Amino acid sequence: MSDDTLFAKIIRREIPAEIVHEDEHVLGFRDIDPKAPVHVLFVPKKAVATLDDIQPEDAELVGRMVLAATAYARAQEFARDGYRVVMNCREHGGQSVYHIHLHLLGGRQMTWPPG
Ligand code: D5M
Repeated sequence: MSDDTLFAKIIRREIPAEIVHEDEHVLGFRDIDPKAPVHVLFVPKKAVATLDDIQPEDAELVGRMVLAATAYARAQEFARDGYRVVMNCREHGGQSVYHIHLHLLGGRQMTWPPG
């Protein structure tokens, strides 16, 4: 499957990003339009468009995304008092890039409910 999303291009190093984590399956890089003092996106290297496209065989991959984000957060001072992870799904979820990604937000008090 061809994957021409922005995030596929970042994974292939075709466009620049400030990468903070990389392993065999997951890339983490700073959001270009941060909504908190720390705002990092964790994406699978495998192209999956939306949460609704995740298959049972992707369960380990999704776990790896969560573990990459929480390991990154726990290693840093900003997350000492907590942080938030968010995944947006399609139009009503506010998804704008159709390659699944986990937002890690921290460094300030979050509010609830989200907008
Ligand atoms: O989140 C998509 C996020 O992707 C949004 O917070 C902006 C971010 N974004 C868009 N382009 C880039 C580049 N080039 N680098 C880093 N971050 C980027 P969503 O949940 O789909 O709305």
